[in-house]
Amino acid sequence: MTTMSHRTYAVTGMTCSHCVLSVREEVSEVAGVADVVVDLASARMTVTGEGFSDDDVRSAVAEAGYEVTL
Ligand SMILES: [Cu+2]
Repeated sequence: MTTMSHRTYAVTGMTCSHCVLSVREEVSEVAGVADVVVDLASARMTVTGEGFSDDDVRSAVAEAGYEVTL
């Protein structure tokens, strides 16, 4: 049984496509994450996957140098 879920986060601090790439790279490595879509204009990130944790996503974004605010 697979239950893929989608979660949207607000990410602050991203200013260009390089930031987007860094965030996407780090969050892609989180356990359970299958896909990461980052929208720079709205500062939103949508994570798709199975059983990933908010804490891990937060840490990965922090690792890239940005912050999840929601
Ligand atoms: Cu940048």
